[in-house]
Amino acid sequence: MEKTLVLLKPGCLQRRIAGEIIHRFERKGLKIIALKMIQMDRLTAETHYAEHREKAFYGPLVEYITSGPIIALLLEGEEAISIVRRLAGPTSVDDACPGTIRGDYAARTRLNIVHASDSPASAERECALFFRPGEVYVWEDGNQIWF
Ligand code: FUP
Repeated sequence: MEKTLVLLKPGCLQRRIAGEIIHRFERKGLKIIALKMIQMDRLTAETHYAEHREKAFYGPLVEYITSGPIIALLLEGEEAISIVRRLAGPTSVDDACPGTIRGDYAARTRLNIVHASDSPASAERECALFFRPGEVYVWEDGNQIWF
């Protein structure tokens, strides 16, 4: 089973679409194993987006992600990392097709509404950045396969 981090960026709460976005992950069959509302401080944002430090969009990206509360969640499932990336859609809104979260909800790449871990290594690093072990719930599904 894989675990992956999703962040519902500040626009989700501002636009009252957090529930709709979480619903998309749940209806796919992904299991929520941790969830909280936080406001990212600058240090956490800079750590999270360290790979983009030299990019032109880095400043505005950090500004946006720290501008208001976000919802962080850990999702678990087989192939969860790639499934969540496909549900989110490509980074650029020019490439994100309708049916994906970014394709349906984002008009600007800088405000592309969700973050999702892009590899097992980044999932592990990002899960640890946002959640302590005691905040993660390992709960059992019933015996039947529902998804
Ligand atoms: P992703 O993994 O899909 O979130 O994409 P990246 O790590 O490449 O980018 C992180 C964030 O930087 C994006 F969610 C939005 C922002 N970004 C821009 O604002 N402009 C760009 O050209 C690329 C990324």
